[in-house]
Amino acid sequence: MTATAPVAVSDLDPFSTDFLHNPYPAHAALRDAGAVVRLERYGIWATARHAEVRAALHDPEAFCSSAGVGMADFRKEAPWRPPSLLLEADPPEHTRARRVVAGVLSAAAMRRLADTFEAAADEMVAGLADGRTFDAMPELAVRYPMRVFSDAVGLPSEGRENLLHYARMVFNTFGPRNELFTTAIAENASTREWIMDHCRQEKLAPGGMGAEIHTRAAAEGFTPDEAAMLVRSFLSAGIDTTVHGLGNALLCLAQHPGQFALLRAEPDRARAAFEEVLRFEAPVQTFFRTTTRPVELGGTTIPAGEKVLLLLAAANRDPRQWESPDTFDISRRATGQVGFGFGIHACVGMAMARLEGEAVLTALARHAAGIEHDGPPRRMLNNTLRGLESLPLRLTTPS
Ligand code: OVV
Repeated sequence: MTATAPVAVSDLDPFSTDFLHNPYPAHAALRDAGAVVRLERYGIWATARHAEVRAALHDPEAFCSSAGVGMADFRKEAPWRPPSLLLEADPPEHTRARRVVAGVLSAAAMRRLADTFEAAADEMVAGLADGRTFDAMPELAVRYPMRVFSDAVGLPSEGRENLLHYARMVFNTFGPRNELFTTAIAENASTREWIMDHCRQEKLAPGGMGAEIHTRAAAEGFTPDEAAMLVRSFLSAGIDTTVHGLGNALLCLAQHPGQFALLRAEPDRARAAFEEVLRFEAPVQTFFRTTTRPVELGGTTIPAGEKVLLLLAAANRDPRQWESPDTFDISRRATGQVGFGFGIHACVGMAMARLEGEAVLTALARHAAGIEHDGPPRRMLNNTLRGLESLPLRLTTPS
């Protein structure tokens, strides 16, 4: 048997400025072009459909992570930083690393954090709900995770801004070597030093999650340097993702006042509302896999050693999967959204992300009567993350 259907091709660039500004029309074009599409510009494969994104994530043997989950193929070019033991690894190595990190981020650990996370959200939102204009990116979406996440990990107060610079760099480097990529890695020597230094046990407060990584990693037989690399995963993936999850939530609610009214009437909807935000405006838009053998996906046989772009955010709006996918509706069941990925590499910190989202949305429902724009939002462009640089808002107060 030979493949019969001709391969769908596209000249779209998913990392161009236009695409990153508004990816959704291009997502639709890619979904409609075929289940699997050849992106000629980069000589890679892509899928924008829910079933195929899920199928690829469900088969980590054929679609591996150890060759990198960005466009770069680690088998052909040296990675810009030592590969993550978690993200850029396959079983069995991945399984061991995952066990350590998952232990630290368990449901029990989240229950211990919940009161603190909720109190911080309540205090921060209450302080903003006085009718004045504020920039919700620096003053809430950035400030909240910078406080609760960094405190939970056990980082010192000084230098925390390095987390933001580092994450922005890491997520840009999953893309092609465009200007976002090269600018990101050009300037940041001192940021990288701060991050690597703060992965060491001596720098992490006793009782915090960073220290616990070291304890659990040692018990699993990892060296102190390997344990530090697992802390690096925390510091890479734990901040900007939630910053833009929260920022996108605020944007969605400001743009859909009826949906905020629903949330306000029933604050118990906060968790479902945050999940719908992740479906509708996924902070992490894409990840790549690399084929280890010829593998069939959506009727196309992809040869071995090929890069495959999984457009998570496009899968989240696939009309083959969702009813009215372009409608932001907090009453829908958004479970099955792939903003956290799926399968063995699904976001290991998703319980903490959801805790942060639920805490902030609950506090908004409690303290604000309405969320209004007070000036145009300004986009932050990144090869992987979708989010805002600035979001001028006003929270109206209950009369
Ligand atoms: C999910 C993610 C994003 C960025 C970095 C890492 C993980 C890591 O493991 O370093």
